Order: sequence, then C-alpha cells, then structure tokens
Amino acid sequence: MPDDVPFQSDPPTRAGGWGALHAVERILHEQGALAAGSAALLKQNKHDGFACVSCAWAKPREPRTAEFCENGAKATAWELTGKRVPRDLFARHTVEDLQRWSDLQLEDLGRLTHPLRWDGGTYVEATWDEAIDGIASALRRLRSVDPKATVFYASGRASLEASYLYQLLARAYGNNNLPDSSNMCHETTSVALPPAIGVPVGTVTLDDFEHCDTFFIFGHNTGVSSPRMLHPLKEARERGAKIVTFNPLKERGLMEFADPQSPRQMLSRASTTLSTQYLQPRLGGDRAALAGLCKAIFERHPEAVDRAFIAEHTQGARQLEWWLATQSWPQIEKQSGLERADLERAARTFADASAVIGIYGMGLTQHRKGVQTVQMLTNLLLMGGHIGRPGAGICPVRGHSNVQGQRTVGITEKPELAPLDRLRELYHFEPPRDKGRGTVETCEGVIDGSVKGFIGLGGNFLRAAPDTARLEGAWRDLELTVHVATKLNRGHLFPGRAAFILPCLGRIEIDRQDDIEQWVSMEDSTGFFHGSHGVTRPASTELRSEIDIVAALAEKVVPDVGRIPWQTWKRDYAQIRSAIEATWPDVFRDFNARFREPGGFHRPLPARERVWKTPSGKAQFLVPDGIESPTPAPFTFMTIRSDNQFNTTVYRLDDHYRGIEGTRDVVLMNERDLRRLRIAPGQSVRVRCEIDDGFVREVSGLRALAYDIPAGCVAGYYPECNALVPVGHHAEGSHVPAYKSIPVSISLVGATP
Ligand SMILES: Nc1nc2c(c(=O)[nH]1)N[C@H]1C(S)=C(S)[C@@H](COP(=O)(O)OP(=O)(O)OC[C@H]3O[C@@H](n4cnc5c(=O)[nH]c(N)nc54)[C@H](O)[C@@H]3O)O[C@H]1N2
Ligand SMILES: Nc1nc2c(c(=O)[nH]1)N[C@H]1C(S)=C(S)[C@@H](COP(=O)(O)OP(=O)(O)OC[C@H]3O[C@@H](n4cnc5c(=O)[nH]c(N)nc54)[C@H](O)[C@@H]3O)O[C@H]1N2
Ligand SMILES: [Mo]
Repeated sequence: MPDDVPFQSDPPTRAGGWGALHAVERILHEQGALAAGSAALLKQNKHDGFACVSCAWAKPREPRTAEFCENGAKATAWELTGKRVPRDLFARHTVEDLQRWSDLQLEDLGRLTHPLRWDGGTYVEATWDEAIDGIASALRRLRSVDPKATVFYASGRASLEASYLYQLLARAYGNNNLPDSSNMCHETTSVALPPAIGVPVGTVTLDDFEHCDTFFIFGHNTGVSSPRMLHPLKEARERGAKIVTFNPLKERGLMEFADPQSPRQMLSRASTTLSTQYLQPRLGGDRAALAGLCKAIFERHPEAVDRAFIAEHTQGARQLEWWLATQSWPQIEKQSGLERADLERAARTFADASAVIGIYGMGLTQHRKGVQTVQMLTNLLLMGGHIGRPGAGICPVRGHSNVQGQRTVGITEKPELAPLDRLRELYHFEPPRDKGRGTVETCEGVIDGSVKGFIGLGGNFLRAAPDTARLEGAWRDLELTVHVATKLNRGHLFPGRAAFILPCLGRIEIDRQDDIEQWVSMEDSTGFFHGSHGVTRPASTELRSEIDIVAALAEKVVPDVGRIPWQTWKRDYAQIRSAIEATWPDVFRDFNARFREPGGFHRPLPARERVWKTPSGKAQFLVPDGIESPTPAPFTFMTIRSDNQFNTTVYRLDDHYRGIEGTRDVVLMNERDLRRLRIAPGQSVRVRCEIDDGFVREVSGLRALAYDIPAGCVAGYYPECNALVPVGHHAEGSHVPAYKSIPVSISLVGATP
C-alpha cells in the first residue's frame, strides 16, 4: 500500500450543520470579501435583493433571514472577491504556461477588469472602443462569407433581458446557432416532457412541497447541487413524509441534514434523516428500476393505479401495462443492479402515498437513454395520477440560475421553439428558419472547421463540453473567439486568430445606466420569474453590463437589420421587459408591474391544470425501447461534482462530503474491483475510453480510491475527466453528452512502491 493515501478521510455524517457555517466564513475571508460579502448575503434571494448566482432552486415568497446555503454563499464570495487579475499577467506568462494552471488557480486570480485583445502572441489590454470595433469588424467579415458559421453560446446565468437581446442578435446576424449550457444538462427534460405532458419544464412549485407526502429522488445530489431544497424536504420529513432515493453513490446530503438555521439542531448536533429508503442502482440502471416499480404497482397494487385519471386524461396506459408484463424480474434486477424485494418495497411506499413528487437531475439526463428514463418517471407519476394535483408532480432540478429562463426567452437552436413570426412583426426583419447548432453540433463544427466564430455569453464552453483534447486541438483554428466573462478560465486560453475577452458586471453588482439603477430578472426551476438588482459596488469602473455589451455589438454588427431599438434598450432595461412581454404576452403579462413581487410570478403551466398540450390533447404514457443499461466495458464511468465547485469553477480541491481532501485527481472504485485488478488504494491509474472511433481518449495519473459504489461503476471529477467523453456519445433525442456513462478500462500506471 503506498504510504500517501491520507487524502481520504471519514466524511461528515450529515450535511449542513456547523461545517457549512465554517466553510462560508473561510471562503469570505480567503477572498477578501468578508465585509461586502456578509452584507450582500442578507440580500440574497430576497425580493428587494438579488437572485443567487449559484443554482436555480425556487425562491420562497417569505424568505428566511438567511435565504442562502453554503454553496450560494461561496458563489457570492467568489464574485465579490477582493482579488483582481494582475494587469501584467499576460506579460509575465504565455497562454501555454497558463494552460498548465488548474481551473482553481485561474479563477482564483480574481475578477477580470479590462477588455483584452489577442495580438497574435499574447493578450493585451484594449479600450472598450477598440474591442467592440475589432469584434464587430470580424463578425461582419464572417457574416459576409457565411452567417451560419458563427455560434452564440449562453451559459445559463445571464438575465432574461440580456438573453432576449442575445437571441435577437444571433437571429439578426442570420442564424439560430444558440447553444446553451442546457444542451449539456436538462435538454433531455425539454425533449422528454412535451410529448408526455405537453410542457418542457417541471410542474411543481414550493407549495406542492408542503403538501407532498412521498418524494422519489433520482440522480440528483440535492445537498450539494440545490441545498436550499433540503429545507422543504426536512420539513416534509418532520411531518412524516417519505423519501425514496435512487443514486449509485451514498450522497451525504441525501442521508442526513442538520439545518444551520435551526438553533435546536445546531446546539444539540441533531439532524434529520432524509432518505427513508436508499437504493444504489448501476449507472444508467434507472430505466430498468422504473420499469420494476411500474410493474410492481400494476401487478401488486392495483388500488394505487388511478384508473379514473387514466381514463379521462391519458393515452397509452394499456400498451405500457402489456409491455411491463413482458419484462422479467431477473432482467430488471440485472439491468438496474437492484433487488426485486427493494423495488417492491419502494413500490409499496408509492402505493401508500397520497401525493408524490418525482425529483431528478443529471443522474437521469446525462445518459444515452436519458429521454426514455425521464419518460419512465413520468409514466410512474401518471399511473398514480400524480401530475396536475396539489402536492404532486414532476420536478427536474435545473442547474444554472437562469438556464430555464434563457430557453423561455428564445435562446434555442430549434427554430420551432422560437416565436419567429412574432419577431418578424415586431422588428421588421426575416429571422432565419433553419435549425441552428446545439452544443454537440458546435463541437462537431469546430472540429471539422465549419464553425469559424464563437461568442460565449458567460461560461467555459471548451472546458464543459465533451472531448476536451480534440476540441482544444481545433479551437485555435477559429477565426474569432469572444468571451464575455467575470473570471479568467481555461477556455479563454485557446484564442482564435482574432480573440477578445470582455469583462462584465456580475449580477450582485450595481448596474447603472444613464445614472439610473437597473433591475433584471430570472426564471427559477419551478417556473417563477423574479426581479434582481445588484447590491455592491462593481469590481472595477471599467466593467460593462452584459446588456450593454450585447447591444453595443449589435449596433455595430447588424445596424441595418430590421428596426431594433438597441440604444433604448441598453439605457432602460424596463423597455426590454416590455419587448419580452410583447413577444410572449401570455407568459409575461404585466411583466414590469409584477416581476418585483415577493416570490415572483408564475408562468402559465397547462399540465398543472391537467390541460395537456400534446398532439392528442391527453397525457401520454410512453413505452421505452428496452431496459438495458450500459454494458460495463469493463467499467462504466461517471463524472461527478464536489461540494467545492460550481461546474468548472472550483473553489477548493476538497470534496468534503465524500471525505476526499486536497485533490481532484482521483477515481472512485468498488473495493472488489480494486482487488480484482490488484490495485491498491492510492495507486495511480490510467482511465481509457473504450469507444473505438479511431481516437484514443485517456486520462492518466488518477489515484484509485475505494468507495461505496456498485461494482463495475467508477466515478471521477468533471471537468478534469471530460477528455474521456467522445463528442458523439450523447443522449438519444436530446444530444446531451452521456457524461454519466462512459465505457472505460482502467489500468495501473507504472507500479507505485
Ligand atoms: N454546488 C454546486 N451546485 C450546483 C452545480 C455545481 O457544480 N455545484 N451545478 C449546477 C448545475 S449547472 C446543475 S445542472 C446541477 C447539477 O446537479 P445534479 O443534478 O445533482 O448533478 P451531478 O452532481 O452531476 O450528479 C447528480 C447525481 O447523479 C448521480 N448519478 C449519476 N449517474 C446516475 C444514474 O445512472 N442513476 C442515478 N439514479 N443517479 C446517478 C450521481 O451520483 C450524483 O449524485 O447543479 C447546479 N448546482
Ligand atoms: N463531464 C461533465 N461535463 C459537464 C457536466 C457534467 O456533469 N459532467 N455538466 C454539464 C452542465 S450540467 C453544465 S450546465 C455545463 C456548464 O457549462 P458552463 O456554463 O459553460 O460553465 P461554467 O463553469 O458554469 O462557467 C464558468 C465561467 O462563467 C463565467 N461567469 C461567471 N459569472 C458570470 C456572469 O455573471 N456573466 C458572465 N458573462 N460570465 C460569468 C466565469 O468566467 C466562469 O469562469 O457543463 C456541462 N459539462
Ligand atoms: Mo447544468
């Protein structure tokens, strides 16, 4: 056994608690943001403050005094940091040097403060006029050759107002190339739900959480990814509600939770047991597990099948029932990795419930069969009539704080989802009608040279996307790369022939235009729109708002396209909200009057009222094409997030809740698999993707750790392991990269002593 395995320690027994409070204090201190950060935190997720820049979870009408979680506080500290990117950084380091820095080291340089322009050898400071003129002339040149060769990526954080302008810029430019982080995330949901229930988003609100008595949680690391949801879940548990969890990993935050806002729990060191049953399926085994659940309910709990609802509101129940009858238990057990008795116990819990909510995250969406798996979850809920009823429904948990909203205001590569006729009427130009590029098609286009220009409104596309090595290799051949960003990240270090980095205001910072303080808005995961305004002084007087930047570009790139009031909009964001309302009058009725109401206002959601906007006018049971899960080859690899990261933003190297300290270069393996391969914990291994398409994809130097994970399944961190994911390995139908089921082999790198 190597003698340096100390980085694995006993994880805490519960999430939240004192550890969470210490972590918040530490990061505020380290980032030199103690004063500004502490004051800002009290305004976080309040109707007179700002919407947290971390996750998209719902913001209650009556917030707690501290309506933020440990991770939200870290995100605030990260944005309000006292650190600034040194102005001589690129004079002292080449981009090749900086490519060797970690994601953490790069972002920990602090906030970007000045526009940067690539001069062919390095980035140099530019004035705003130089930068905007330079980008505009490159964009006009590219447009004159081929308006389809430029891509407009959005990362899910920018406001509804900025996003509306951005999609209009792309369409005025001449394409629908509007990939969004959603293409790597919940696009599976947006594809799975409309044919089933006629809406592309979840159907539950926070009120439903108060009336639900049974939660089924699939593939969502609640305690890390949307920790504020633990409060309503804990309250539900205290009323006796049950929580059945499906996750290959025993995630701390789904097991025990100590509420940092409950003096009783903090003083007594008590906690609430969260999951009443915890099942650990194989990776990608949920489609089979859900088939087992549905089968057990049809066959053993006919009283739990809501026949009246099925008759009045649905189609396809009989086909599903027939299909389930042909699925054998041994096959269900094998494919799910779960035992029949455990699935039957979960089915009984479902049968005893009066209102069920089905919650899920990336553990369902980032799989080859993700669309069908989400539809199986919908089938389960529909069987019991658990959609369109108080306390029940489906709850996809969105990631970025405005990712759902960006889709709502037209950021989409699918022309049929954008109100193109309306845009034509309002702005007097002909929007393009052909399909644009999503994330996968953008990667393919960069690799094959058909994409020439890339603009990123936030995010770290190159690092978040699949096939890192191939993409990085091709990226520098782009004619133009532009990043609107708050922090320096690895994606910026692969400049195209012309390249710019534009530093922008963060959401927590005060945004004044024409001396008037501006508000913006977002949509949360439950379909509520909220107002938000900055509360702290900007990191630099040089920073511009995303709206200002997009409008300034549009004025120079497409001044002659239609009649679009870019000038007016960038001076007064209320005018943008009026334009959004004019574009979607039903969704955004009285937008300016309502968006600052405590708790926000809700979008119309026909499925909540049992109105089904499907072709048949009914909710649809959908039968999958099988229940096979990915074949281990010899292992199935998933990429995971730690509690010290927000996507590619890494706050610290530790994964506190999983007991891993000081490193992210690890691979978590079942003890039996380690023994079988004669690998000792701590030894260095090489992971190789086993999809043979002519490219070798490997990540080396990962330390193997013994972990409670089903045999045949292994886990490593995103984004360090993205090089293992072929760009063509994605969910059927939605094209979300299958980041959670990569076939790999594992071997020792030289024998460590
Ligand atoms: N702190 C923090 N918060 C975040 C983020 C962050 O990086 N850090 N990212 C934000 C974003 S953009 C998003 S999309 C969300 C992501 O939040 P989640 O949806 O929670 O995504 P992950 O953490 O990638 O993985 C979720 C869980 O899926 C499990 N899982 C993997 N494969 C399977 C499977 O086959 N079946 C089942 N049942 N489970 C599986 C993993 O063990 C893991 O616990 O969080 C958002 N919030
Ligand atoms: N292997 C693997 N890959 C994944 C995933 C996975 O689970 N596994 N998850 C996928 C998912 S769910 C998602 S959503 C994507 C995320 O992909 P992205 O959204 O592209 O990535 P982020 O890491 O969120 O982007 C971080 C950068 O955003 C910039 N930024 C931060 N705040 C602001 C702001 O207010 N304005 C602007 N303009 N810029 C800002 C900063 O410069 C920062 O470096 O990654 C996907 N990739
Ligand atoms: Mo996401």
